[in-house]
Amino acid sequence: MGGALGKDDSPKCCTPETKLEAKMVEAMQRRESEGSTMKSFNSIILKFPKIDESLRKCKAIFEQFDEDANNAIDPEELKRCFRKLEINFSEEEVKDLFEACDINDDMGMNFNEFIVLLCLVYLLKEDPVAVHAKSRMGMPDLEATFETLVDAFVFLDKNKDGYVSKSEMVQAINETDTGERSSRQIAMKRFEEMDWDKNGMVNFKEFLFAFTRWVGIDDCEDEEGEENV
Ligand SMILES: [Ca+2]
Ligand SMILES: [Ca+2]
Ligand SMILES: [Ca+2]
Repeated sequence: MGGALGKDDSPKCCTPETKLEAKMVEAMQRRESEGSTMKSFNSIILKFPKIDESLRKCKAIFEQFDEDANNAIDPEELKRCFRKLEINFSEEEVKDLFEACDINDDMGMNFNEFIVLLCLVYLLKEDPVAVHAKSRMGMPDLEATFETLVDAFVFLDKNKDGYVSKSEMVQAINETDTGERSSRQIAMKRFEEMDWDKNGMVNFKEFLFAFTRWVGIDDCEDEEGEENV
């Protein structure tokens, strides 16, 4: 813990609130020890269209597991989904994941909640023994996209503590040598959007939710349907 780059951020609030978050941070720190292939903040931005395209394709997976087609995956549907994808999480882990991703508390995973959930599964499912296996979940294309998202987070988290702080965000942007003041302002705005609980730190889950918003996943379909639940 506390790598060589740890001096720039004194983590004042990095205590995981739940068991799941602790596991998530741990898995991220393990992944971070391998480094990132991203070279700049811009290289992340340039990947947006491809990520967007890939996540949209995930809609078919979502529909497949939304058996009653009510635009939400309920806990029972999720259990069957995990069985099908051979995701062997414990009952408690599945419940924790569900609660963590059910942002609007309606006991259902809507599309963007489901994407975040699958990406967290991807991160958590990393098995040191199977690390060179082609696929962890039997969805290689989608997993490649998840890996890009993990990679982007690793790039931003300079001190590898599993959280992206405001100053790390600034650092990442300053490395991008565009000389444009506006890009810095945009980045800070992005950070504020990500940091829901305003504690100055963004964990991977917050990052993912922000991401689904940036690439425009959640502005499709389900917006107007939300009221009539
Ligand atoms: Ca359903
Ligand atoms: Ca929900
Ligand atoms: Ca950090």
